[in-house]
Amino acid sequence: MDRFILHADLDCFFASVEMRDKLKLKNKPVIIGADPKEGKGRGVVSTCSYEARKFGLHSAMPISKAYRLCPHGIYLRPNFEKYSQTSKEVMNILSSYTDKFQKVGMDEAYIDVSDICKSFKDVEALANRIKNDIKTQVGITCSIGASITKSIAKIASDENKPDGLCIVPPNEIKAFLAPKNITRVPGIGKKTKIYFYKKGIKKIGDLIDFPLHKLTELFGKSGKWIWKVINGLDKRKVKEFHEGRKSISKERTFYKDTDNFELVLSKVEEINDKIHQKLYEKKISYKTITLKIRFEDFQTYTRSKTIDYPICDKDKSIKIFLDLFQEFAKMDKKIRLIGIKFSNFERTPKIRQETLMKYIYC
Ligand code: TTP
Ligand code: MG
Repeated sequence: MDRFILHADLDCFFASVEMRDKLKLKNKPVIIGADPKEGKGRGVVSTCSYEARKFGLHSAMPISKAYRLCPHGIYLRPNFEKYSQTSKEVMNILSSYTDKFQKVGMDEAYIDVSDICKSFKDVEALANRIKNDIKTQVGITCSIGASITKSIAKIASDENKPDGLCIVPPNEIKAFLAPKNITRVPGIGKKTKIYFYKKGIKKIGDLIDFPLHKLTELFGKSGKWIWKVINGLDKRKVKEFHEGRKSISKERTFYKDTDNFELVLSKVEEINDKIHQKLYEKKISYKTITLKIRFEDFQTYTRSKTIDYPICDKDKSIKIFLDLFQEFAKMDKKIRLIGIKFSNFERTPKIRQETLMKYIYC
């Protein structure tokens, strides 16, 4: 069965954050990077706005050359702390739709939405919802590509930048790829391209009807890889992202805002179960449980309860969650997002001790 994979990539990321924060930068050629020192500066361009790209500027260009091409541009030094915070906000939105989320850089990520979409029509609606979430909640734009594999989704996200959306269903993959340069295939870089160019192959279309054995014979591993990409057979999974943490949380944004309590509870139980599987595996207990709720008007609340000793008990956590939820049960608004977070971790004590603690607590 086909999978549905989205690749989201922020548009001129560092420059977008600066343009978001200073109105006078909007629609101007904004360049983030080294100090140009009126053309004598060393160092390179990190990124630049799409207005600056019209003058030929791009990432990694020497800043002195950028200055020559665009002396009236607005040159700014990067503020990594701000970009890192913005990146987190974007990643939180993306990962709130599904666990099958893989961050691949500060400004790009894949999500596998096969569990929440049944068709490419659903995928389109979801991608627009995500784009809108990022625009309204974070204040910047992104471009999204969607298809049945990671590689096609990635190529597609670059297609209609900025603020683009490009969906490539399986029957359109070959036509979509044919006019593109072979370097658009992820993994085919400057060095590999030389082998292809030597044999007169520049566009993916030049390879489209080659059988696998022919491509492997001519280009070895790269040939085999291109064949897989062209035929929608890149089977790489969207890997879930983990890091050393002080808390574990999951959120779910509903496909449609809802006032159906059963649905909300079932989502909470689902994410609660998943988190507990991990906590049991890693032998971690928690003392604090936090509920997060966002309503259709984007009003967002968090409520926490900290107990006196660590537990790791999925039924108990649901009870606490429901206690915390009481306050919101009578609100006359639909729910957009629900989340649960566990923090204040300790290593799980020995079973007997844990049982004793449960006994005292219950
Ligand atoms: P990219 O996603 O490659 O570029 P971008 O987001 O600026 O532009 P696009 O709209 O084409 O996606 O990189 C993300 C950020 O990483 C970028 O804003 C700045 C930083 N970066 C560098 O500092 N140096 C580089 O050479 C590149 C490519 C990116
Ligand atoms: Mg980008």
